[in-house]
Amino acid sequence: MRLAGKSALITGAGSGIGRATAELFAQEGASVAIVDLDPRSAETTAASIRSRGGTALAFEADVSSAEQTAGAVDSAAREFGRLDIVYNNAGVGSTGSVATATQENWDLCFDVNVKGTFLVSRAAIPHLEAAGGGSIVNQASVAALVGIEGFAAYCAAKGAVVSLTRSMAVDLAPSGIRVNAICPGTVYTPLMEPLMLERGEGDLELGLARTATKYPIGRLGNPSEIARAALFLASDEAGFVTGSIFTVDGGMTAQ
Ligand code: 1HS
Repeated sequence: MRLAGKSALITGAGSGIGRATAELFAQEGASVAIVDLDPRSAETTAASIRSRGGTALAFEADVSSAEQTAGAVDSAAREFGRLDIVYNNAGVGSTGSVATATQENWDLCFDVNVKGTFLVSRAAIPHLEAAGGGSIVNQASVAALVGIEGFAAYCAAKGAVVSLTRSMAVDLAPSGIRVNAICPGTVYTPLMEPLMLERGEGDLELGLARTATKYPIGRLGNPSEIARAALFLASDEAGFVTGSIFTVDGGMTAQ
C-alpha cells in the first residue's frame, strides 16, 4: 500500500502502460484519475479498478488542449480532495525520417508528447503544492537516447521530454515536487503498431520479432514492468530521486 491516501492522475490510461499503471497504483491504495482521449477506454479502466474495490474516475481530455487538460486535472483534484501524483503517459508515435515525415505528423507528435506534458503539469502544480508536494513522472523513451530509423519526430519529441523533465525538477524542487522521466524500451501497445508493421513489411509478428533482436534481454517489455518503475518514482521510496532519467529497456541503450 505504498500509495495509501494519495491520489494520482494518469494520462493515456485507457490502454497499454497507462492502464497497467492505473491498476497497479489503485492496488497500492491510490485514488486514480483515468484521463484518456477515448472516454470509453478510460471508463473501462476505471470500472475494472472499481470492480476490484479500488477508487477510480474516468475523464475525457485531449492533453494537447489547455482547456480540456485543466478541466480534467481540476475535476480530479476536486473529486478526490487532493492531487499527489501525475503520470504524463499519453503519447503518440510518428512515421518517417526528416525527409519523409509530414508536418501534420510532426506537429501531432510534439503537441501530444511534449505540449501535453507541459499542459498537464502546469495544471497540476497548484494542486500538488496544495498537497504539500508530490511526484510527476514523465513518459520519455529509449527514443530520447538513441536514434531510431523512421521515427524522427518521436525521437525529437521524447528528447524534449527528457530535457523538460530535468528543467521541471530544478524549478519544482522548492515546492517539494519531484519530477522524473521513464525511458521504456519497446512495449507492444497500440502506439507501436505502425512502426511494428513497417518494420515487418506488413507482418506485425515479424516486426515484433525483428524488434526483439535489438534487446540484449531477448524480448520486448510488458506494460506491468513499466508500471512498477512508475510506482517507485511516484512513491515516497524515491524521496531523494528527482531529475532522473530512468531507463527500463532490457539493456537496449547499454549497447
Ligand atoms: C515506444 C517506446 O518508446 C520505444 S521507441 C521504439 C524503440 S524500437 O522499437 O526501435 O526498439
